[in-house]
Amino acid sequence: MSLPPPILKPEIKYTQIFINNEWVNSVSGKTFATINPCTEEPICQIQEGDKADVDKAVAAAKKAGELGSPWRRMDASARGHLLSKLADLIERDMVYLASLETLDNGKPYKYSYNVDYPIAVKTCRHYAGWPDKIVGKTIPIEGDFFCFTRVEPVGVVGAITPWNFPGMIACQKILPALAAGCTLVLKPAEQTPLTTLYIAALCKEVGIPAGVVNVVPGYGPTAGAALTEHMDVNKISFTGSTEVGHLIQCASGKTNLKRVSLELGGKSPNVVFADADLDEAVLVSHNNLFFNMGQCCTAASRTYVQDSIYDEFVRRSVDLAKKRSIGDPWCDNVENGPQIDRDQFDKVLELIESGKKQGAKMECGGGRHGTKGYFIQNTVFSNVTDDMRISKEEIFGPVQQIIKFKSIDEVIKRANNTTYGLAGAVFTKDIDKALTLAQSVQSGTFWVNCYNVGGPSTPFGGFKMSGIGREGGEYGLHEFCEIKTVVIKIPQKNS
Ligand code: TXE
Repeated sequence: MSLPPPILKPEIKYTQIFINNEWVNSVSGKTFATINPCTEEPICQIQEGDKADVDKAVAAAKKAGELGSPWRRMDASARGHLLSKLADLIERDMVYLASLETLDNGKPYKYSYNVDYPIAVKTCRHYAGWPDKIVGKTIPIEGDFFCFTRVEPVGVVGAITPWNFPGMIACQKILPALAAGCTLVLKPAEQTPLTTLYIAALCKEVGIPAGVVNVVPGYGPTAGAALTEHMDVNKISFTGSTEVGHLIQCASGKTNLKRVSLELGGKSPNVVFADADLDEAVLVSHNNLFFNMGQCCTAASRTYVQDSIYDEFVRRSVDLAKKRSIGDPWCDNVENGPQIDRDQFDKVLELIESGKKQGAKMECGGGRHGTKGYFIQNTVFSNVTDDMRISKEEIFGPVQQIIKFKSIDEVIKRANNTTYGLAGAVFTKDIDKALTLAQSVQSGTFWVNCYNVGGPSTPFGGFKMSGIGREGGEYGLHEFCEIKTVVIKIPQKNS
């Protein structure tokens, strides 16, 4: 893939709160630092939004979505055209956005540029095509009546995003919300606000009316919670931890029963049968655990390997993990940068310790990489059993668990013995085994002989405690819509 040189010191253009297409300071006057995870040093100060700022932003979003407003009066085709222009601007500024992401998040520039932002652009283009294709139905009912449905925007959306794919996930929420005709207040993760603020500026540049997109950076328990509790927010679209997912459901229940979609954690089973293409299975399992420093909700974090190939699979996986380069995310040959922050760094190291204490065999890694920054060594555990914390908890770090199994029935039960249900995969050459697993594993996505393959049109979300609702494609769009049934008395109905 082509890789233009990064901007090593991208100019920080926006650090304020974005409300009504204007940049403003926080009501409290407070700011917070966004930290460079490679150096542990602040990049800059950001205006810290709180309940008072969320109130202002929600009021702006509500007004922008009122009947008769430019946004509500706009033709659907024109709304689609604005979203298409947003895709063009993100593409125009991709080197800058990818550089800013690498600075704020620490992920290798080659992945910010070749993964995060191409997906963001494709998401924009996909949803840009939707507004004039959102259609209702006419429905036969008894009597002299005519019945049709309108698909209406749900209203004011509160979007809360995480730090693992900041700009990309912001687009995955902004675009379907706007395609459906909603207005939105987005709170980016406190660790990585910079690219979302820049995308807000692009929304203004393309001509999205004031108040339609608002961004309030700040902390979860303050700004985030204020959004989830707000009586004028009609829907929350959240990506983050299962723990906070619970809080959001409660906040909705205690306030206005706002609609909630949650994209939460995972502990995805990745089952490798003895008949699989071993080279491929080892490589794909490795890449889809270590990619993004393990900070992926779909990470292949429970790799079940059939007993007859187990030792060889472990040996090859350890080789790959040892070879995987860690370091300066601006270098083309580096695969892994640092974890996002001190909390995540400590969490991953603590879980590694628990693995050792509970008797798993640490094949490589296991500690900090270097002395500065939140870098962690690529770590592989073998002899892992299902009762260990490293088998049950989402580690969200570069730590691979390789678990032995014997039979298909046994591995299905074990794969499903989790509170999560985000994704799953199988590697086999036997179509019967593949289809048996595809229908038995309780997960929102299931891959056969591949992993993490999808696109802006494929639905994505979790069974069980991995979430509620779906993102992507038509299913994702309808999370931002309400259906209204309209019944009209008519003089005479004819078939
Ligand atoms: O998540 P939080 P954290 C998982 C992963 C990780 C763990 C903790 O296992 O180790 O979660 O990460 C906002 N009301 N994932 O602590 O806290 C917060 O400000 C409203 C999986 O970073 O869930 C941020 O914007 N909002 C995941 C967002 O929630 C609140 C991606 C996510 O932060 C809030 C990230 C509150 N009370 C972590 N508290 C994925 N599914 O990809 C926090 N927030």
